Amino acid sequence: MINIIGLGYIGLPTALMIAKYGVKVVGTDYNIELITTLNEGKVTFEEKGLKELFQEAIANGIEFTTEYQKTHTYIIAVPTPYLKESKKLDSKYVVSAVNSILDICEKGAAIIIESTISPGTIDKYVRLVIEERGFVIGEDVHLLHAPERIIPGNMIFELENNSRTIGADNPEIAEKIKGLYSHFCKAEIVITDIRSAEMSKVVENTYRDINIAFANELAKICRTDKMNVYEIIRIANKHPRVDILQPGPGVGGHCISVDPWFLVGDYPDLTNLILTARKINDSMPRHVLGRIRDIMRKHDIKDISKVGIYGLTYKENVDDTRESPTLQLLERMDEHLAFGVKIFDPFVKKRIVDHQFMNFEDFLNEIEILVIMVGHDHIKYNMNLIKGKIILDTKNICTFDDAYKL
Ligand code: SAJ
Repeated sequence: MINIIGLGYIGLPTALMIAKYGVKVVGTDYNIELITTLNEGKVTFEEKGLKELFQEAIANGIEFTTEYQKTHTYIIAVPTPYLKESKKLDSKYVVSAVNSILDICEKGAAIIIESTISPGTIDKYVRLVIEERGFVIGEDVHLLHAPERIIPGNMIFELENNSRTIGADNPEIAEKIKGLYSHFCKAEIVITDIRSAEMSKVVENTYRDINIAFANELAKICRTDKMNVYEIIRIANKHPRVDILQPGPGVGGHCISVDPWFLVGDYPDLTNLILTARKINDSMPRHVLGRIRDIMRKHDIKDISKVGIYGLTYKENVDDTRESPTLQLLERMDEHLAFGVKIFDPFVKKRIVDHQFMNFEDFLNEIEILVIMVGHDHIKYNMNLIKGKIILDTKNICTFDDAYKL
């Protein structure tokens, strides 16, 4: 039996996927509400294919509980928040999960950490906790790091089709755990040491952050001289060795906007490029604010309550609002502009900001300027409804000739 600890954005789909392939799985989370919801047969967040996968896993006997289970294999997928001040990772949830596992696990159990951690976390914190408890790593328990790589919006497909990394001290144990992941992962599974597994995960997200920062810097350059950044990137990407990502209103989510800080925090003298990329991406909500001001001036609109922001999530077709560019924009707006801007997001069903509308048409009726911050399919399919508005399209999804761009 596999006990999965933490049933959030990564733990839940992983637990369901392993159960789908016939392995006995128990999912554990300290959040009673979440466990109750799952036990009532409901999934806890929106993700393509998740409901169907949930039904398959239920049919195969997956269980959800707040209790840790006595077994030989644990997967930890708990949150790893980062401390905004120090830019360092807070490993308290990982450490606490390891401690709870030690209270109950069978001798020789494998503890696999999937949560993203900053390079060195296992050496600095996790090993220490285990040794302090009198356990011998490699005999009493085995430690592994198998960082997840799935992208919200396409998680289920990527769980089965992305290559994975397994970092371990002991190649034999790594092979065993590779066998577990091979139940559902059809792509290559690379075995390495724990430190390389930690580092490669953070490097992947940092690479993407830098690539997006380059696109965002190009957007700013092109804006000053009225060039079309999308056309330029489209053409440049025809080159066989060029692959520039898309500019946007900022980089949000709990991964790309966070992980590069681990490197900056640990190697402050060696991370000029990484830090600059972070700063460029963090500057984008302010750039959008500047564009809103330009457009208001041009159309002689002085009342901010005539501006409507479409999208509160950190990207399209997900319901996750963590570090979202819109929330960053609103934070910056408070400094400069009066309250009153209107907000709508079809994926956010709870009211989390002022002046948030629950109905798209009511929202549109109140505004003159529409700022598209997220390219949900919902708005792509409702272009007819936004015709006639003054549009600032930060995601380049709107086809009207008169839409303003980034
Ligand atoms: N974004 C752009 N331009 C782009 C692509 C993305 O501005 O061309 C923005 C998005 O709008 C969003 C942010 O970047 O605000 C991050 O979105 P994303 O889709 O790039 O990535 P995440 O954060 O959803 O997922 C990433 C993925 N990492 C990589 O692609 C290297 C995913 O594979 C990881 O599993 C995930 O981080 C994670 O959990 O670490």
